[in-house]
Amino acid sequence: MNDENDAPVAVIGLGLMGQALAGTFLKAGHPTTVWNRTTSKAGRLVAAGARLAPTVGDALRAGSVTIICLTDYQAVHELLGATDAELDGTTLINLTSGDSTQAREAARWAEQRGARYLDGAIMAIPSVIGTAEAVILHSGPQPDFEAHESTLAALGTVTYLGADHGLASLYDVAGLAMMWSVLNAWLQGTALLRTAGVDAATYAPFAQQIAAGVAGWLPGYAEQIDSGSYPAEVSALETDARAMAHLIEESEAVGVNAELPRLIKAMADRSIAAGHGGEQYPVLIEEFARPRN
Ligand code: FVH
Repeated sequence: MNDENDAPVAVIGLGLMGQALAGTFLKAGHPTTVWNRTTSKAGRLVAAGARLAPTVGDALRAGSVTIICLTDYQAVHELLGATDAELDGTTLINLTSGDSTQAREAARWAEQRGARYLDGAIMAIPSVIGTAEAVILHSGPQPDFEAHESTLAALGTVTYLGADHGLASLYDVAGLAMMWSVLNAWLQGTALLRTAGVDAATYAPFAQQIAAGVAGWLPGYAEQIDSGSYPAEVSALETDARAMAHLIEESEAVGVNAELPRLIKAMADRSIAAGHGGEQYPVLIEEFARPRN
């Protein structure tokens, strides 16, 4: 399998991310074919040496590996579903964001048409593509990942997660949960402190310190979750629930939105009512793990 810097690649979708991906392949020395619905977006890449495919089918035949990076999976199905191009002989690597069901369906669709298919998730912004900071996750058949690993490595830090095509999307949304939870907690604290004249920049280094400290608890808490045993080594959930009440009361008293702390306290209260008040915080996984509409 040709997987050196001269392996030909195709990139379908030249939005902000697709342009960064194609530009990075070009800089790494890969003969790069590009296609985009709006042809004008290929201009800069063509000037830098990319070949513009006249049709999607032509792009699909151009590379041993075809990267797809469109708005969403619906766009991927609309585009590939409309082409009668043979998919045999190419490996599709779909870096479009979506959920795990969409990833598994896309894999079935592509494999039924003879393509090899890897799903992927980009956990980075376009400006860092091509650097180690760009974390890109892949899932699908391991031999297909290994066949193209060194080509993909041009894009950033690539990680293979497993054979289940849905894994990359699952990690992606799990990462989003982490990101937004940290940001929302910081915004809640910032809104509180601003009522006393403390600006966001003053609070930010303190918040960073707290967030880093809490992040350090994760491996130990993960052990509790994996073993299903939650001894209160540091603090019991009922103690944490009293502190949650302070956060709600403080927010209400100074006129700050208390929706988020109320939501978390409601989950803690349900867990305490179910008999878990004397256990440690990670016991809340049981509330997170069940659906509630
Ligand atoms: N940009 C980012 O920072 C993020 C970081 C993390 C992951 N993403 C995901 O990457 C996918 C693409 O994002 P993007 O930023 O490149 O998005 P746009 O600049 O809006 O470009 C969208 C491209 O999709 C093409 N497209 C849309 N619908 C269709 C369709 N029905 N048929 C063919 N192509 C379609 C669009 O074409 P055009 O409008 O230029 O003609 C663009 O090439 C996305 O999943 C992010 O979540 C990026």
